[in-house]
Amino acid sequence: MSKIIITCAVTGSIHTPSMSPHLPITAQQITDNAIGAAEAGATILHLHARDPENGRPSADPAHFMAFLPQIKQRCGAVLNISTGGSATMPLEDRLAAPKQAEPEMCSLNMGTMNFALFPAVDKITDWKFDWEKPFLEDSEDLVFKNTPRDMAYILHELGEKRGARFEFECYDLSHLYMLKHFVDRGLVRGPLFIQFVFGVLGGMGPDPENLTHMKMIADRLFGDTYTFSVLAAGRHQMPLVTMSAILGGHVRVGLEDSLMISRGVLARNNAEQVAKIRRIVEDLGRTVATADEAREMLHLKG
Ligand code: KMH
Ligand code: ZN
Repeated sequence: MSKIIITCAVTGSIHTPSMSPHLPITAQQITDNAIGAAEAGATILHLHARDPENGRPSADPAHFMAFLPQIKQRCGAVLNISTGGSATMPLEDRLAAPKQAEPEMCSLNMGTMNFALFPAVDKITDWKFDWEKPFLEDSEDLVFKNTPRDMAYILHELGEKRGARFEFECYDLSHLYMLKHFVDRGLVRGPLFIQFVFGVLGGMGPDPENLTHMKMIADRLFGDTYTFSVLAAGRHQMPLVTMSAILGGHVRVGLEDSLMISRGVLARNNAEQVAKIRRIVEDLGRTVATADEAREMLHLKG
């Protein structure tokens, strides 16, 4: 089997500081968590920014620039900047930082969808579910807008013009067909790095059969021009990403996707999750790719 890429998604835009004291918020915390993750074995760092004043997701390029150069200077990991930002941000805001930073990689979300606050599930200790209040009190209906025009625009602005390659975020089977559409139009070229996303309410659920089905259809659509990775929300993180490693895929962990290191125990930093999945995949006989090996595998500009 080929080498395995560990992506670490350091902070994201979904979890709130009230959910864990260990969620990195400031530039220093994001830098330290990113470096720790790289030292623990992360090949790719998937990055969002936050406003250090209040911990809210931020699209301000200044907030990104407060940590990107430091991380770049202190480690050789591949830097991947989110173009998803948060579901409430307008597209131009989401693209402001990646346009300025011109990273090797960016995320690209492959469809418009509902996006419910999945961490709510981990907060529920009493499983008598209250259907009057299915989500956290302060959550609201979120529509994560990623139309075909939005996607084509991102591909052009960050891919064509700035040489970024993409982590194609596929939350559903339909997103694979959307990606195939862009391949057929010649707007996307392999090798593709497809992130199968499980457990976001609005996307596919964390059932193992969904992973085998996604892989089967991706094999049919993209043949040997793609590799896949898996991320799964909350308590589904480790089981699903382990299954990916078994099936020959790559893995993504990090506090963006889950705040926990084991049942009921908060991860103290991103490195803990990276170290855990590294142990698991090495026990399974996989070898973790270095950043330069990933650059070669995914045809990154370096
Ligand atoms: N938050 C994840 C479910 C993005 O940044 O573009 C997907 C994600 C999206 O990482
Ligand atoms: Zn993200």
